[in-house]
Amino acid sequence: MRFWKFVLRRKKSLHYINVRKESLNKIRIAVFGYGGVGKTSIIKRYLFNVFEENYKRTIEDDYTQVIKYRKQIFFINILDMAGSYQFPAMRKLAIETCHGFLLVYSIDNKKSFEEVKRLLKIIIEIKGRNDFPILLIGNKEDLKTRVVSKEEARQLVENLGPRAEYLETSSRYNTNIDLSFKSIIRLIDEEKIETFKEKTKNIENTDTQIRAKTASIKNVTKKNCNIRERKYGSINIRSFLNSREENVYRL
Ligand SMILES: Nc1nc2c(ncn2[C@@H]2O[C@H](COP(=O)(O)OP(=O)(O)OP(=O)(O)O)[C@@H](O)[C@H]2O)c(=O)[nH]1
Ligand SMILES: [Mg+2]
Repeated sequence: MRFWKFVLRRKKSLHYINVRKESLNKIRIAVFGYGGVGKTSIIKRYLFNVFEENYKRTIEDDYTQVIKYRKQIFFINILDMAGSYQFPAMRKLAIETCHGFLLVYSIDNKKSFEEVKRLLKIIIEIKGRNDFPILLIGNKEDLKTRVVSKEEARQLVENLGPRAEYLETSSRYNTNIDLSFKSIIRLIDEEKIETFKEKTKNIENTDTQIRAKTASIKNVTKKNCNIRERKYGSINIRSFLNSREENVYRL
């Protein structure tokens, strides 16, 4: 008995690991923002630790990275979206399939901050909620020509859900780049674990409900049996039927 209990417990834990591996450890991040704010530079600094002065517009690029986080392997998929040539269909697909977003603006460009607000509206509309993981990034913080204040950005984030945070970065000087990705991965992981727990809780609830129902059905059947036994308990049914048959024959 003990052995089987042990096997069952192990099977359960292995199942849990498999579920985690398949659904929890795959993370898709989309990087959105106005053209030229430094989205590609941020990604390249994070992945390859390089910085290019030349500006080359992106259509759409896709990077995959494997990292170790909380003693587990995570597969990170980073989508580098176009700032200049935006395709609504591609954007919609990215928003629907991604778990979290880096919304980048440049601190020296007011238009790029307005673009972030516009993108936020689109994301909220497509997702249908505003509590998904978002990291607002004010890039090029090394520049002295600031036009977007930290206060403005903080206010924008405060109006969003509990999974929105704000950071200022510089891909030129590698400031807060690693931290940005760590933050978004943490926000996504927290959300995933919570929804996973919620789902498991629902399954457990249904399980207990089913068990309770089965138990009540068993009780009812038992009760019926008891009643039947009580009714016919004292009578020998065979002799009862025989006597009836005899009666019929006699008639
Ligand atoms: N000073 C400074 N310049 C930066 C920084 N990050 C990027 N740049 C420069 O900004 C320009 C645009 O950078 P990209 O990374 O190509 O911008 P992008 O957002 O990917 O642009 P699109 O692909 O067109 O949407 C390049 O010339 C970079 O060298 C930064 O942190 N500081
Ligand atoms: Mg780019």
